[in-house]
Amino acid sequence: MVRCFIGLGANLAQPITQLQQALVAIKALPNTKLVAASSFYGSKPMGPQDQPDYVNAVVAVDTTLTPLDLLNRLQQIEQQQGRQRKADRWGPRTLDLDILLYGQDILNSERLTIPHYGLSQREFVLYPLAEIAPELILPNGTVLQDLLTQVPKNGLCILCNSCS
Ligand code: A4P
Ligand code: MG
Repeated sequence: MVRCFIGLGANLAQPITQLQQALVAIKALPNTKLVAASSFYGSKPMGPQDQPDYVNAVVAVDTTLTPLDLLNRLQQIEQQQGRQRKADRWGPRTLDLDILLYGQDILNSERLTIPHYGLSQREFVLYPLAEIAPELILPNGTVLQDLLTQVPKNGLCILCNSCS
């Protein structure tokens, strides 16, 4: 079993519901066990600003799926939830599932870059990740807690009843 972390993001078509459905689908993946799920966070859009705020979360799974199998399965879930890939980068989406970490593996292939290329810069990845894996050390030796001191929250907040 390999401990993997998956980033979830949505900003269209009831994002909270999208993330809840994605959690159910991830739980149902073969040869995979959901270990932990972060809170849901509201976040300001990275990239074009003329799009709704995002809801983001991070989950930990233990899996025997290969990285490519896991990617294929996650892309299936995205498709099932109405994801349409558009040309515009960083544009709005019903559901985005990114493999953040696959154990301590470092991968650079045509279809996969692991750790995810944005991991170290994105507040909406780092803070949910730290919620479920506060002691995490990245494959390059970087201590997660050190990154948190360098990346401001930029309005990131845990969603609660009063803000949803
Ligand atoms: N790919 C390579 N590495 C990975 C990986 N580790 N995990 C490839 C998943 N996929 C990976 O992805 C394009 C291709 O990346 C895949 O086919 C896969 O082979 P995609 O999901 O089709 O495209 P994308 O997500 O639109 O592109 P990109 O550049 O990955 O977007 P990002 O970086 O995911 O950014 N603002 C907030 N607040 N919260 C967000 O979640 N998300 C984005 C999207 C923009 N702004 C955001 C958020
Ligand atoms: Mg993606």
